[in-house]
Amino acid sequence: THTHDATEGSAVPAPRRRRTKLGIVGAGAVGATLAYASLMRGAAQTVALYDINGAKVRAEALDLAHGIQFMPMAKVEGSDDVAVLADSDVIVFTAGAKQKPGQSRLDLAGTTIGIVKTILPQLVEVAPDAVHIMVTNPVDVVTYAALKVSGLPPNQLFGSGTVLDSSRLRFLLAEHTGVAAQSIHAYVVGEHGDSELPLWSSASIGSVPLLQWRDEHGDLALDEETRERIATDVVQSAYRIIEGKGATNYAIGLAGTRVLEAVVNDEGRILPVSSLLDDYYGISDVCLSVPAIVHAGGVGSRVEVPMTEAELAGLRASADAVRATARNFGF
Ligand code: 6V0
Repeated sequence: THTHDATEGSAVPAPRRRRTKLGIVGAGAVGATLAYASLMRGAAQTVALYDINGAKVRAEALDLAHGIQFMPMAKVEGSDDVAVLADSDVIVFTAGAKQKPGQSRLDLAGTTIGIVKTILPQLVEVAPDAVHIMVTNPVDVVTYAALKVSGLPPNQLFGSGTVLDSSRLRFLLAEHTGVAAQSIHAYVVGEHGDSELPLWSSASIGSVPLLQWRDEHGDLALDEETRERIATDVVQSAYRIIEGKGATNYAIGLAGTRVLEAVVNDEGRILPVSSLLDDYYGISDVCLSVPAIVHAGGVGSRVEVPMTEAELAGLRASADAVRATARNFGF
């Protein structure tokens, strides 16, 4: 077919706009929802899904493709051949085993790292320039393992880390204060898991330091007890959702989309992603979430957020926990 302009009879080639291709490994609850969120937001013009389960990945792709009429322009592909991901600009990795009720994220590591070892070299072969975003748990150890087996530079591969946990924190703070989550700046850092911690001392609501925020009676709204309850709630919320519905998918689908949009749009957005640290407050050789600048090249500078001694100690303990697990799996 030809494109016609106003001049009768003359066919002009359609202007070529750069199309962004998003590749997704794993078309399970997380991968399919991430595809849906990215399509809805118009984050990419081609979304390619790869999964070892051919019937499932083709069905997910077809179901998504049937909705294209109602979304920004896009194309959806699904296959059990990794070649479907060829020349992706960004690849989000969600393949893995599901977290079962009561099972910790670290318990999953063995199976998952085997999958990473098999697939990563293939991804690098079909899409050598892609920026990789790891979502599969335990995401910090998976990110470290993926860096080692792929040989990719540490800016080009990182994990979604505590972006989701931070949005859970902001949700809880919003509920507690009555202020929109969008007006609250607060990061959860460290392991995406049990040893993570919120950085209370640098958090703010509007431009008011969070620790000084007062309720309608003039009392400090976030005393130590409240902060501890909220921090525990952030860690527990994933377990509660998994108990109720077997997986978490909507919020991680959106959080993952936010991260990949920062890459494809070269936004320079600060997000608490899990990346290989090199002397971040003396912490090195571990993938851990700290606020970092995310742009077209992947992850850029890690932001040295001012921390209290206790926060820094918590971050160091979290680094030790992740490192210990990584070592258990030979990394
Ligand atoms: P799921 O629904 O079981 O989907 C996993 C998919 O991976 C399935 O469709 C499998 O067929 C596929 N798969 C397995 N092995 C391979 C392989 N070798 N090659 C290709 N595909 C394969 O799991 P779900 O989607 O619920 O979760 C996926 C991962 O995301 C898990 O590790 C979760 O723990 C993790 N999450 C991480 C979050 C984060 O914030 N980092 C949040 C939620 C879930």
